[in-house]
Amino acid sequence: MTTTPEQAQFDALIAADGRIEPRDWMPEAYRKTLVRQISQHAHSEIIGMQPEANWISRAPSLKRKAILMAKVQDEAGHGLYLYSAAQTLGTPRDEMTEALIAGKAKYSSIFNYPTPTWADMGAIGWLVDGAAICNQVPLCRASYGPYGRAMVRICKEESFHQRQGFEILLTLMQGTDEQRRMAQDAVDRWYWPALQMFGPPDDQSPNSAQSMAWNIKRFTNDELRQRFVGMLVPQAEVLGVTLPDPKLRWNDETQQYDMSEIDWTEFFEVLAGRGPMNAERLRRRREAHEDGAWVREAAAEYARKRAQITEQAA
Ligand code: BYC
Repeated sequence: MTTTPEQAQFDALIAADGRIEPRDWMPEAYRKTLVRQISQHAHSEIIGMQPEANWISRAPSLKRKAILMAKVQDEAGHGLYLYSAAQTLGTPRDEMTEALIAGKAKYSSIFNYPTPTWADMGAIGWLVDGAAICNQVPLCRASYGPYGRAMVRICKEESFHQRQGFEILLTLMQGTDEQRRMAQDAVDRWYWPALQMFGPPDDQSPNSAQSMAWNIKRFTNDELRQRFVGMLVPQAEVLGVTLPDPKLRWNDETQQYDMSEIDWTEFFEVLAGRGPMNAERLRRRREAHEDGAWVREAAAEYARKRAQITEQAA
């Protein structure tokens, strides 16, 4: 097959670890992969607001409430940066939203679990945002410019989120026996789903090889999962919580942690829409979309009138 000059230029840019911008020619498969990953990521941020919003009205103090509200607002902002980055690839936002509310689009498996106690806010910040940072810092160097730049801003905010979660757990661990039990219970429930956030094992990850060849992903799912576990172990010691894996042990030979097999059946069940909260998350998202119809209509009408005024003045 002969290589077109555009393809050659694209390949050279990727080989030089350069950045592809919206104005540049790109292979259709590259565009498609980016829209897939970025829109899934945007949906995850938007759906990810729900498990925490559940605690805004019940946070244990005014300060905790204010911090949690700011965090949930940050997630809305992350969703917007990411939808904007996906739009630069030619996919309208309405199309992405429709796919989400119709239940046709994926979003992170992690947001299909319930948040029954306040300690869940700590565990989400520490484990879920921790996993997010570990996965997303390398994405700041993604070859597609708008995605990489959005990730830089997002990662800065995720670091704050991770620390606030750690601090919630630390406060609970320094409290009463009941508070310590609550913190440990939340860690027990969120640990395995957080490890699943990195995606299926490398030998079952159909997209990794091509995404790495295009410098979108920089590490494999298993590499990042291992790195994350390595980060958690010393932090768990400081907190005084136990990571719920009896086989977790440093291996001098492999220079990484040995760990138990992850329950991938559970992961694929959640992806198929059969997790504990999938139906509820989508129902709530649909409801919010319908409730917001008047805002979209008002904004469109305002834009129409502004355009009319500008036209009349010209
Ligand atoms: N959940 O070939 P693979 C956040 C899908 S937001 C659901 O390895 P890839 C936060 C995958 O999409 C967290 N689906 O795929 C927000 C693919 O399906 P399709 C979200 C998953 O893309 C609020 C299939 O499985 N972060 O942090 O090479 C509050 C095969 O997988 C999952 C991002 O989106 C999963 N866990 O690698 C707090 C980061 N894992 O599309 C925190 C950006 C895999 O072929 N995304 N799948 O139908 C990525 O880095 C990559 O897309 C992934 C997967 C590592 C997630």
